[in-house]
Amino acid sequence: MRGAVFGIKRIYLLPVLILMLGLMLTGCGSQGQSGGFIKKEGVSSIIGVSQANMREEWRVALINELRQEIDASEDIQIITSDATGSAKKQIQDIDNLIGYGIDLLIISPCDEKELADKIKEVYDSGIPVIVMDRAVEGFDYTLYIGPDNEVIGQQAGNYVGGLLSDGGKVVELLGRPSSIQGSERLSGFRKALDGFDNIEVQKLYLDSESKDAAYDIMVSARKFIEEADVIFAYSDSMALGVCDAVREMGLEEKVKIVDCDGFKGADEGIDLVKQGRLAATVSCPIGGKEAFDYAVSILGNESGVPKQVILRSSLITLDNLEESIARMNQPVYDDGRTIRVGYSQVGKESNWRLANTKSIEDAAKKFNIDLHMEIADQSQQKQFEAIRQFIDEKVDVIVVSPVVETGWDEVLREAKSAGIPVIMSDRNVSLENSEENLTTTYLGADFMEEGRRAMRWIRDNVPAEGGKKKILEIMGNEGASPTEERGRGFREILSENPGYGIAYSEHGDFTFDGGRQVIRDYLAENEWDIDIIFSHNDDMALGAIKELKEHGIYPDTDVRIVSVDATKDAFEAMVKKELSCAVECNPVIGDQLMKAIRDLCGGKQMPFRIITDEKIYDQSVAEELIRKRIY
Ligand code: GYE
Repeated sequence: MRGAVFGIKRIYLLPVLILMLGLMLTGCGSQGQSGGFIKKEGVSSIIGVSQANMREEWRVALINELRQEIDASEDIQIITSDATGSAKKQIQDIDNLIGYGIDLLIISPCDEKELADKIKEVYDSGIPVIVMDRAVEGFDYTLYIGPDNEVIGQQAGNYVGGLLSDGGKVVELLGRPSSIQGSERLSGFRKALDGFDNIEVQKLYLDSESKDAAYDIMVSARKFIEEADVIFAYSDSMALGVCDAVREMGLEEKVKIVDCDGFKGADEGIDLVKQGRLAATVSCPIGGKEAFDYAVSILGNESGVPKQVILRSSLITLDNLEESIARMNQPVYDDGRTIRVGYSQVGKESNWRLANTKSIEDAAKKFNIDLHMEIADQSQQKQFEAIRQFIDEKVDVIVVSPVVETGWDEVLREAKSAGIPVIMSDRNVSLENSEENLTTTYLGADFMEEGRRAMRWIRDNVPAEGGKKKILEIMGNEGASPTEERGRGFREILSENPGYGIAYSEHGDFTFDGGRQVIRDYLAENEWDIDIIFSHNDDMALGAIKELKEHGIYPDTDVRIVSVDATKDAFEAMVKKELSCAVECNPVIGDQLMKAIRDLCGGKQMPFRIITDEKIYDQSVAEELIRKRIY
């Protein structure tokens, strides 16, 4: 037929070609490369997934985990892109994905630094962004899901330290430069080894964090390898290069190899342990299922989506290999039964605490949880008694908001031997030996970041002119994780700003009266010469404001006051131009906590930490936002 191609009139050729192309794209893996993308019928949301490369097994595994979840869902479509290891291409991929009208972006950046601005741009444009595996600097994303690489390094270091209890030589491989992931793992590894004596560490620098570079350095540094007892490589690909070289050099019997990643797949960490070529690997879940679950919550505008989910990593050796693999493949199933929970709450010391208790009680009703809450009036002894009571009552799960960080090992061991998992809520504990896994997960805030935010606001809003600015710090109760970490985060930024200095610091125990007393104590010894007050919570700040005014010292004019929590009362004080700024610490974590409890009882491997999403507010937004404050 003239003017026809394959018997099709020319006039119809273009639409037919586009249709064919679209059909091809929806079917295959990396879509949208060539500009055509067709939204399937009945799909409500499109998730764009930008992967750094599809060369590494675990990155392919992540896409497959996501696909599995999405294929099972009716109304979500996925479109993926492969940046082939190039940050430049990944930025282009993101623009393409946005061009296809995605509703949410999941990205595993191939370079944390180079992609940070692009991720912020997408997030600021209102498209939710889930960052996987490699955390970018700052908090300009919706959710981060990934491992704690410092902890992964520590787990490997503790194992090597145990291996070389009589001392020995460790060869450590590191990229020049190391990725953020690599340097965090090395810092954790070294910190752990510092705890052991007579261990000598020899560093070997690689041109790239790859299998081949690792192999080459082994061969060229044979002398060091022959003297080494252990070789540490912080990724599966580097470790495979080491294993191959050591085998060729006939040194397999002499030297032990330890790595991090522990990915599934042939010649990846777990397989190399199985083959007996690795003495140990530190494995970490991929996070695809978590990413999908949270993507659905975000697209559904559900409340309680955290800011960070730090996945649990675990050390795998031949001894616990089968058990570890069984745990990884354990199906998660919630049978809907009533779950009995014992909750040891700190007390009633602040408005934050009252809002926190209410959110937990309300959520328990929603999630079919039979909640037995014991209020401890800020007494650790009372919390010990409550936990032992819960053990006697044989509850399913114990939740503790610990009044202080230390001293919990004994009572937590009792709960563990009673077979009752323990969740830390709101505040965390520091234990003698983290390898004992006495707690299942921590759900709460990043208190360090809250302290940093407070000092950054002071740096940016109270210029250090006319001499050093004097800060009075009102601390929470001694030994509590929010007190210790807010103080540390604040001092981290303070140390970079010599125009400011802490002139006085005292505990106010997170109470209104405690805040008043700190001001009274200061004025008893000193003339008022303070420029800034940093209060670890609103209640103490409001107590301080009352006391100051009774001494004719006017908040905001005579002294700027910054607090943490951002309760409604704090907003009222900002509207009244008395409080200058409030860093948010979100007490409404009931839903997230109850969801975590049901996941745990359903057999899910719980992450190390679930960090809540928080912001910072000052007088410039208080009036506008006060009506929206729910606590
Ligand atoms: O900031 C304070 C409460 O543990 C995060 O405790 C909580 C703190 C909160 O007394 O108001």
